[in-house]
Amino acid sequence: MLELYHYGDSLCSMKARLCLLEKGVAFVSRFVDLMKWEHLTDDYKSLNPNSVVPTIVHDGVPIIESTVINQYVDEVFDGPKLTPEDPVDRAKMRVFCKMQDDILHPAIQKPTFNLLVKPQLSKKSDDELDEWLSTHPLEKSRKLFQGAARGPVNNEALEEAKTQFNFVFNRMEEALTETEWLSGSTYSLADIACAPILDRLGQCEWLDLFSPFPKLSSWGEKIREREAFKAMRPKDKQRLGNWDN
Ligand SMILES: N[C@@H](CCC(=O)N[C@@H](CS)C(=O)NCC(=O)O)C(=O)O
Repeated sequence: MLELYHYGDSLCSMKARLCLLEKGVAFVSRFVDLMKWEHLTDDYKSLNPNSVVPTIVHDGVPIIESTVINQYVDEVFDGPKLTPEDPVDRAKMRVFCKMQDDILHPAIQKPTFNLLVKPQLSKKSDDELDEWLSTHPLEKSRKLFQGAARGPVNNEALEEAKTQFNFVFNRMEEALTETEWLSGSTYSLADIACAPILDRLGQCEWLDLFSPFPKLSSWGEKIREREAFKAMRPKDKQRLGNWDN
């Protein structure tokens, strides 16, 4: 029995969902509503002490960190192998997974907050905002959301994010000039780690960042056609900003 604790519109949850779907592993979905702070409850923290999604629980054992989760799923379950045989390709795969964790994920938070969360939060009246934030257990996060709701768009942060995306996209273009997929001739955990960015860039209307990169653009087309990618995308009611789902 495998349970996936996840949120619809979370990049790391998408990564874990995509891997499970590509492998054809059945799972029980446990939705953790980040907008109702369900990831901060003691019950959830007993599974994931970092208080973030995703987490899988396999036969009662929790496994955390989306990259580690995907490696575990690939090692433990049958289905298409998502780790290349060749050690050099495996090393490339791990570098892309690391770049997704270290660069793409922090970078995407900037447009996510400024372009998706802020416009939704700004629609709340002062009373609605106060009421919602009063339920948050952490002072630091309350301030962050308050700033997102009422402060201006941080254009400097958006430019920084674009620079970081360009850095990684150049590396992806180089890799895709040499091989069909990011870490060799077969689709791997590297492609799975980077694929969800396509969904979020689309939401932010930033897909033109791919335009200078022809190989990356065709990689994006191929990813979008995959059934697992289509199935992994959050349903409309699970999109960020659907505060009442
Ligand atoms: N390194 C972690 C990062 C997980 C993470 O930051 N998840 C976000 C959603 S994409 C989250 O749960 N955020 C809630 C919060 O920070 O309060 C992983 O890859 O699993």
